[in-house]
Amino acid sequence: MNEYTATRTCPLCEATCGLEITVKDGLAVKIRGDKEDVFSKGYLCPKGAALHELHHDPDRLRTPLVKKNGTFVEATWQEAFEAVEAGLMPLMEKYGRDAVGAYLGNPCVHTMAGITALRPMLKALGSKNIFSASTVDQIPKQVSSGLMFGSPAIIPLPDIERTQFLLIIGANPMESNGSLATAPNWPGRLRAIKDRGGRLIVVDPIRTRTAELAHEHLAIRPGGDPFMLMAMIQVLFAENLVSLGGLDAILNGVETIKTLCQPFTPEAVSTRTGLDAARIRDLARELAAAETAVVYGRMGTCTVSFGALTNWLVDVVNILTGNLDKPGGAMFATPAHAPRKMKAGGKGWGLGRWKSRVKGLNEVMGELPVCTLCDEMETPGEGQVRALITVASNPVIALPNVARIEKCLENLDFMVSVDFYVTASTRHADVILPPAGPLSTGHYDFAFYGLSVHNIANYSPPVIPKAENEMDKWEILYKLAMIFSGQGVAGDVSQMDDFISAMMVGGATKREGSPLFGKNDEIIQALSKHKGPERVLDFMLRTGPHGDGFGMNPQGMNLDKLLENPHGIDLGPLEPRLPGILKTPSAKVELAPGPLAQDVVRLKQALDAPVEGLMLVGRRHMRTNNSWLPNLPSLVSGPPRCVLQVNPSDASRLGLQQGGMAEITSRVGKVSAPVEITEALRQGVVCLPHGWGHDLPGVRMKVARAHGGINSNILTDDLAFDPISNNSVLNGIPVEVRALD
Ligand SMILES: Nc1nc2c(c(=O)[nH]1)N[C@H]1C(S)=C(S)[C@@H](COP(=O)(O)OP(=O)(O)OC[C@H]3O[C@@H](n4cnc5c(=O)[nH]c(N)nc54)[C@H](O)[C@@H]3O)O[C@H]1N2
Ligand SMILES: Nc1nc2c(c(=O)[nH]1)N[C@H]1C(S)=C(S)[C@@H](COP(=O)(O)OP(=O)(O)OC[C@H]3O[C@@H](n4cnc5c(=O)[nH]c(N)nc54)[C@H](O)[C@@H]3O)O[C@H]1N2
Ligand code: SF4
Ligand SMILES: [Mo]
Repeated sequence: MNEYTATRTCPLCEATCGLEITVKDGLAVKIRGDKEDVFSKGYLCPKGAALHELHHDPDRLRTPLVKKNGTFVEATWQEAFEAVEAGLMPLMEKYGRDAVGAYLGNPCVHTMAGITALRPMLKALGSKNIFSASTVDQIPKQVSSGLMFGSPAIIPLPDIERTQFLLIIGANPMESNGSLATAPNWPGRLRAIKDRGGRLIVVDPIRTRTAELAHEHLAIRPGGDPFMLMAMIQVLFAENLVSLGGLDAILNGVETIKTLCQPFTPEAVSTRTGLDAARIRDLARELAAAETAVVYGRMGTCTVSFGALTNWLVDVVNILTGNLDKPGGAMFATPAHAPRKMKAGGKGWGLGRWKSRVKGLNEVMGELPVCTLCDEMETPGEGQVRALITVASNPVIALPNVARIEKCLENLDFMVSVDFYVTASTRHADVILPPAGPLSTGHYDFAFYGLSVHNIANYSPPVIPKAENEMDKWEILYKLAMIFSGQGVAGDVSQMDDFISAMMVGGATKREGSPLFGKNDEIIQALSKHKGPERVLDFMLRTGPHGDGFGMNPQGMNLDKLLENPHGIDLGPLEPRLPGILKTPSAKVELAPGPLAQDVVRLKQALDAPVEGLMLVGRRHMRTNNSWLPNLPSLVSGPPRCVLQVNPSDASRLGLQQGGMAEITSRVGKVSAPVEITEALRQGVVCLPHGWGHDLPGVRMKVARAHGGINSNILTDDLAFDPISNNSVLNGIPVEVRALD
């Protein structure tokens, strides 16, 4: 018997836990937390412990599928890529590049290939119609960061390891394990704040497990957060509590904020927030008085109609209380793969370099918002999206107004999906290209080490070699790039890989003044033992802040060094980084950037809008990951979780019974769901999880179909979005509920 254990960073959520995986005769049989992992120290959740179920899932595709006469048949890679070429190239020739759109899903940021190989594929595609899960997620934070700090990649993180006061707004890390704040074991870290005498407060319409753990839960009305934050800012100014923590010289716009907040007194926002004015006032005082404090907001602050504005105000409060760039406050990561030295200042950042064709919505970070994806597919004319590529995504379950999405996918001329299941979405594809399983690819968390609350570097090589006929995701994406750039199906991906690597090295060695200047051949040679994403990683590590500089700092970081340290390397707590990382033209933090300051007019109008009716919000559960792990038996066992939660007083008013059925209706759709009556919800709010609704004809996920569940995005409305970031509104959907039976 051949048995070994391997370590591997879990790629499923943002927490980056270290796993210890036992492999027997080619099968991963057991997964435990890696006690020696420098970051997670043995912690893992049920999803990480089930990663081998995913890898060995019999429904996970091992072979490409091509649709012939309406049914999928197994195909060779050659046949599948030929089908892609035959399906897409004539459309592009006839209608132009924009005729092929792409929708990129969340797991793209959880794989090395997604970070390194997607961009070349999209560049070769050359379409303006690029969409991603970012516009049902975090893009408001990136917009506010882009406008304030000059780059959407400069995201302040709550220093939860050192803070004495954590105010969580619209996040539930006890279930989600954290987002835009990478840290394994959020439960332990939150308890540690309390154990060291710090304070934990949660603002959420629902008394989640995170709220339950907190010292205090403020059950805000959905969408109330920007009003609450504005009122806190008003109090900070009115009571002379503003303290800029020594950042005065690098802040622009403090006076503008002082003017903008005037109308939003705690009394004025009390009805809209559903919170007591005195409590809001005290909260501002407490934050200002705390030794260290940080406000941290997530999905509940993003997927709402003032997403960008709310995320901006979170940072404004952190700045006005003197907590930006301070230990225990809101800080910035220094990932090992980031560029080495930065000088404050740059070109700055803006949105709307181009507009969507139909509705004229702004491009943000090179993509268009998913709220207008259907418009682009439905509306005839030049630039209409007639074919779609989906990569690691499930639009039929993840995006608002599913009925419309489904119809659009059915009407496409051609669809290609890079995915390893036949899902609610990929069942519409003409070709499915499945990448090798998650244990057969290497992992380094490019995205999340940049969002990590502690500086960490960790690389895990593949645990189980991929089978002979399997392709890595990067190889699939490079092959698509070759097809789209006219090189055809026959080309060798290693040529593409060498070409991309040469471009990357060339960019650095051509720059006069760069320490790598003139060393092109030497560096290409030094990188030649790795390929694909690993080669990109090695280059970035070696030129990064801890890098070996290709010999200049022999003890420094490179991929070999990470391979020698299978439990990761601890690069220390977050360090102050301002002003060096700023990319604004002023080389300062822009506290009141134009588009956000102007949106305060809309906020003022909304202050006086009536608040009535039931509002639907979502929830996450520790054993789910958006739509895509419901085929793993250990994660769907237990009582059904896809139920409509209702507050007791709403339930009695509506005649709803515990366990009975309710019909929920929104502007766009109608579903029915079993009812759970619970005090955890504030009155006027009902709650349904997202990520369900798998029991559809053609879906090839046996376990998931048996646990189908209800697709909450049948109810969410694609016309509801934040006009600054264009992020979809997924929380606070107006609904009507009535009892069935
Ligand atoms: N109502 C409501 N809707 C929501 C949300 C909500 O809170 N409420 N949350 C939103 C958020 S935050 C997000 S991020 C989106 C997610 O939305 P999406 O990213 O569109 O969907 P996922 O459910 O993540 O589906 C991921 C797909 O990728 C496949 N996959 C997994 N790993 C890989 C891989 O390595 N390679 C490839 N090629 N495929 C892979 C899986 O099989 C699955 O089909 O959903 C959004 N939708
Ligand atoms: N187990 C599990 N973990 C996950 C995922 C998963 O599906 N399952 N998905 C991953 C992904 S892609 C993401 S983006 C992250 C998300 O991570 P989180 O943001 O931590 O997760 P959510 O559960 O969406 O938390 C949002 C909270 O906002 C609350 N909320 C809704 N509306 C409002 C509002 O108007 N104001 C306030 N203050 N609160 C509001 C909701 O009740 C909910 O508790 O989780 C990641 N981790
Ligand atoms: S918390 Fe996230 S990273 Fe950790 S084991 Fe669970 S899914 Fe994996
Ligand atoms: Mo997400």
